[in-house]
Amino acid sequence: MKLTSSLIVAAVLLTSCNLQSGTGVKPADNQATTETIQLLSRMHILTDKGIMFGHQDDLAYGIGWIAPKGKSDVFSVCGDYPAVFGWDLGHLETGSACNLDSVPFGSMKSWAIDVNAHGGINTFSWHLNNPVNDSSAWNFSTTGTVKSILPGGEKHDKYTQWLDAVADFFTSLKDSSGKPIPVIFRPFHEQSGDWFWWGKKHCSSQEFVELWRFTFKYLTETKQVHNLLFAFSPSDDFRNKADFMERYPGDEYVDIIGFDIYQMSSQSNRQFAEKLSNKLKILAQVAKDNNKLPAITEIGYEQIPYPTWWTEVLWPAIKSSGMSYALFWRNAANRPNHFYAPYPGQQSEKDFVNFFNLPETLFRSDINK
Ligand code: BMA
Repeated sequence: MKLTSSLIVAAVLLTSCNLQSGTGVKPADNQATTETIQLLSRMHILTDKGIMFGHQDDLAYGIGWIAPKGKSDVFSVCGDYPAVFGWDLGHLETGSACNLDSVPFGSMKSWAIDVNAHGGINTFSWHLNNPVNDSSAWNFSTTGTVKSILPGGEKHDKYTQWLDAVADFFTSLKDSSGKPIPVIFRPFHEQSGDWFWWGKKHCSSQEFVELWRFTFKYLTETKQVHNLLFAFSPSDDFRNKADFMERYPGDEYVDIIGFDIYQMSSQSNRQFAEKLSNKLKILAQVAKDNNKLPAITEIGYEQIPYPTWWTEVLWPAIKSSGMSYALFWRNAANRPNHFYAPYPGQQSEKDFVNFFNLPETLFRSDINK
């Protein structure tokens, strides 16, 4: 009797803790693996501790190096790895051994598995080629491209073959016990802009929503891929909730919402910080209303030309935003001056260490505590 009542008390306490910390949120894929459900819960819980730092292609290359084991510009500067690791699947659809930025898919797979084994989080974007003319994601010279890959369209079979490759890649990401590792998938990003063939000017909202829903269902139902959290991320051009939701596929198809934003050299620090905090307020509200996890899905200031940018410009704008993570773009080894995280000797290095030392910026070791 006594045991039963303590069990009831424990269960009630546990349930209320779970609800408070957001673990009641389930992935959009109702057959998501236990690990995927746990990842989403963990990410919700971690928003109470701070914002996770993320970096694209962190382990693949950096300034002056390509692929030595364990190397990372972020680690070289602050002695810890990012909490979130971004990767891109662009060119997987062509059967190429390397992605559009020359990262071998085999290595990407090993790195993602290693990240997961060390408690880090992986997120994948997909700069997929134009399926009509096989040019790049930035080629929008063909008309009706999105329509052509939807069911009934001329390129539909080609698109499902591309998705087969994506499904195979995601299901091949297995931990040491053979279980698929949970990851974030962020397809068709920046769809509110017009620079990709899936952008706003190149398809209707209805076509875009149909594309998203088809992709979601094909992966989760036809291919039975159940280790994905889906992230929806327009560009930073929305002015209000209605704008943000314009191409939103629906709560049943999305786990994470965010936007991509970069500081331009034409913008002052103040202009950027104001813009960023305004957009974050809108995003936080949408996330609350729709019970989704909010994140800054891409961000950065190319070359970080201001030595105290991290603590004086970025941090004040994001610190109270409630975001799960901020993913900084790549430190390109193959493109001069195209970097978004510091490296040893870079002028914002010292300030980045101060940023790293803030209790609410979360790196890999912080999220494992
Ligand atoms: C862009 C640039 C390109 C790169 C692409 C995909 O923002 O970094 O050089 O090819 O992302 O990673």
